[in-house]
Amino acid sequence: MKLHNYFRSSASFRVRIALELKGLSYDYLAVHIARGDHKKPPYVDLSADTLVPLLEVDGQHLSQSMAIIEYLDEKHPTPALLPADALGRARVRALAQSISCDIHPVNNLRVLKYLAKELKVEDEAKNTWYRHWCREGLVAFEKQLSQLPESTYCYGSTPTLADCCLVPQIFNARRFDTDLSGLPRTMAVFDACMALPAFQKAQPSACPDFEA
Ligand SMILES: N[C@@H](CCC(=O)N[C@@H](CS)C(=O)NCC(=O)O)C(=O)O
Repeated sequence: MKLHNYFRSSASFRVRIALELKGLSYDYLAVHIARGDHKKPPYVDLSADTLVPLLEVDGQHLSQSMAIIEYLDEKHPTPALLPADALGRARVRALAQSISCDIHPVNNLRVLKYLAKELKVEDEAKNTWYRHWCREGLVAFEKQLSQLPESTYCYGSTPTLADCCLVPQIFNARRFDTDLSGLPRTMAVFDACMALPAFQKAQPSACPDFEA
């Protein structure tokens, strides 16, 4: 498998975590999105949406981190990243989508660039935008967790798709100095995940294209 990705991309980080949790090896192909390499050949010829990540597997090109992770989970079922029961799967997907659908899209690189370049939004206002949507989403995430039974990870005693989404979002939140106070369950889950080698190996600073 080949993963086209970028060390700082949180959607890429989700897939790296899933690959590590499942013990699957892959070639790391860096796409420097901050420099715009995702908008140029050869990547534009591979990717329909010109976003990372993109997984090459069995001659196929798979986009969308959530679809990629579910594909990996179906092809390599152990350890499972989704619960065996329908209710559990709905809970995990709801947590994961709170991040991947509600927080991430409004704070993506192209959105922040559009605010700055096209709408001439100042840096501080742009960062306020980021923090606002990130904080609001994480407060909702915390509420969801608080309605579930106590657990080490987002849902249960092993990491799931929800944890694959949460950890990269916290890394990003910290990069933008988002207020993470008053999120006890969320941050306890983050710490539990980061104690695992799979999350350590997938983190930005462990990537071959890492830049401080
Ligand atoms: N929904 C997509 C989002 C992918 C995405 O937005 N990736 C970001 C990096 S985290 C990207 O490629 N951004 C490039 C840009 O915004 O121009 C997924 O989950 O894979």
